Amino acid sequence: MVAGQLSTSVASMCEDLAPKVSDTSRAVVEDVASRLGQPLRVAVAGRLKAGKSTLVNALIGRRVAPTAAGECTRVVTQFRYGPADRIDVIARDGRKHAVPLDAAGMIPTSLPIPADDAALIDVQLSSDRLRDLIVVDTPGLQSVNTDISDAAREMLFSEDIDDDSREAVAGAEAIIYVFTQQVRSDDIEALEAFAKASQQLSSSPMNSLALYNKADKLSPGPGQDPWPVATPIAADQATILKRAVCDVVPVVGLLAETAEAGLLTAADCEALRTLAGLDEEKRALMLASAGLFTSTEGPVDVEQRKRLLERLDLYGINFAIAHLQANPHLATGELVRLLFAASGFPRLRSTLHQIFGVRADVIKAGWALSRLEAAASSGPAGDRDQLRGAVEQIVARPEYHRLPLLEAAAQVTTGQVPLPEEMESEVARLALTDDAGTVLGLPEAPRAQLRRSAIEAASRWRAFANGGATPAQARVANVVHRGFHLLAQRLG
Ligand SMILES: Nc1nc2c(ncn2[C@@H]2O[C@H](COP(=O)(O)OP(=O)(O)OP(=O)(O)O)[C@@H](O)[C@H]2O)c(=O)[nH]1
Ligand SMILES: [Mg+2]
Repeated sequence: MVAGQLSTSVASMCEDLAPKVSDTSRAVVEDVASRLGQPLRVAVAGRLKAGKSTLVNALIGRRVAPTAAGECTRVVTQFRYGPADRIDVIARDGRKHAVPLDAAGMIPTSLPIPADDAALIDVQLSSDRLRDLIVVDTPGLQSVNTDISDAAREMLFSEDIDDDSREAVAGAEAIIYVFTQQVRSDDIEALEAFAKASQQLSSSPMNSLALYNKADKLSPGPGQDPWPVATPIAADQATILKRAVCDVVPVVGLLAETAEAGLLTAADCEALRTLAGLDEEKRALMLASAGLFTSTEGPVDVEQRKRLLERLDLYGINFAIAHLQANPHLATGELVRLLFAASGFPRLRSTLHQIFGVRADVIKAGWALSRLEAAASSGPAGDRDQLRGAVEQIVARPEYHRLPLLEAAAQVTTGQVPLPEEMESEVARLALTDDAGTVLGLPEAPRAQLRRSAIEAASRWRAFANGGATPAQARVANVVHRGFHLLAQRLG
């Protein structure tokens, strides 16, 4: 990933700072600098069997993480870019055990050391998808307990794992939280517990996104589209979760994995074509349930049918058959594209691009500064002024105003600081976009007009801060005022 402007300036500040502080603080400063050069680290969290590993595979574009019904992710697994495929199991004592990918190209199910002794599985893949993102697959949160499972907590946040592993997992800058049923209050608690447990993660909706997975299970009947049900449910849940996540995106992770990892073969497509040619009654019987699909007499051998169920489940099979009936000559590649579109992933990709792409620089820089601030408070007293001074200097730069702006936007959009709708969207636009025309709602306007409009907005927000606003609103308004003031300067 090309490091953004903010991350780059924090990194060079770290370089200046390192020789001036004690060994203890230097280790932190150097660690922060090296993390700034890495892609955004996203942790995928959620309950047992929510489909986390399936989604990880879809994001990576390869089926590498085991997802079979019985297997569960018991060890934190990190996927990052590397020049060649390679897996290292990192033990709690720090020792590395290299293991080969299995015959199917996946992480082998049996590890060279007991899972309890493993702190981390570090997977490097030569997948271009990973150039911009490090993905961390985490063990499922306990289903009965409202808190995160002890095992997950220990593996993610334990103090006694070696530095490599802690470095790998402790500082995820963003979370994708996966759930499958209506959000229950204990889901919200689990989400908050997860965010709290990781010191480096603020629980702001700025860096968390929820996926409403297995949307296919909401299909009202065989072959019927689940989206008319899933979309409004996800929107409701986004309202319930608005203090914790910036959006709830409904997806069918299984279809995304199958499409993105290229798991649908020409043979699968032929089997589906054969099923599409069956008479209506026979097909309806077969597709009534997973059990009937594999047990009903008919063409296509049972192993092949099981494979289809694994790759597509009943909704995906119905979906594919409907398309093959409408267009009997549909090629495998075209079917895969249709499945991808039906997985909800296109919307997920654009949301990811928006929040983790556009905001990545700010998220990383913000993370780095808070890490340095923490080091200033907890580290050796002699380094305090050096560290604080450096952070303050950076924060005073105009481009750094994006940080408080995003914080203000998070407070406003979560309803913590209520504002009229028009003002709320103005704050969000100012915080999230660079394009002055978009921010000011004047997409075609010439520069001079944009500048006048920015000055007008700045005075409007100042007037609001000084009269009629609550103290919390006034704090937000002052930040927004300065934001528009800086924008006007940029346009001047
Ligand atoms: N129908 C359907 N099944 C899915 C979907 N996503 C995942 N699954 C299935 O759900 C099961 C669990 O998926 P995993 O990806 O292993 O879930 P996980 O959250 O990683 O599970 P643990 O690591 O054990 O906590 C697998 O059998 C998947 O094939 C989906 O969108 N639709
Ligand atoms: Mg898993």
